[in-house]
Amino acid sequence: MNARHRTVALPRPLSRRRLMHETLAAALLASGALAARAGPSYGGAAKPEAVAATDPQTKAVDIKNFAFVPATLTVAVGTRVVWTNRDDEAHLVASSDGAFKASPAMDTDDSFAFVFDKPGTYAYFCAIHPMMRGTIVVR
Ligand SMILES: [Cu+2]
Repeated sequence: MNARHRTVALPRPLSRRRLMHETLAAALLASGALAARAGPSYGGAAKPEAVAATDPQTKAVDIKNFAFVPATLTVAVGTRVVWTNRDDEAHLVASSDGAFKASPAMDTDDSFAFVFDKPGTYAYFCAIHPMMRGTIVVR
C-alpha cells in the first residue's frame, strides 16, 4: 500500500549512483587494480540482481498417470522447462531426435530441466515407457 514502505522493504530500486559504482568497480577489476580486494565484496553485492535479470522463465510439465501433462507445451525462446515425476513409477525424458540430452531415470518427485533457447518443435518421450510422448513448441 505505502510506496515509501515498499521502497524500504525491497532491494530492487537501483540508484544511478549505485550503477555508477558498479560500472566503476567493473572498470577497476578489468584494469586489474584492486581485483583481489574489490572482487569478493562487489561480486557479492551485484550478483542477486544480475541473476534475477537473466533468470529464464520457467514452465512446468508434470509426469503423472504415465503421461506428460500438458502433452504439448508452447513456450517462448529461452524458457526453462522443468519436468517433475509425480508417479510412483520411474520415468525419463528423452528427445525423440537427440535435440537435448536425456534425463536420468527420475524417481517420484525428481525433476529434470532443460532451457530451450532455439525456436522449434521438440518431440520427446519416456524411454522406459515409449508410449508416453510429449512435445515442447518453442517460439
Ligand atoms: Cu515412463
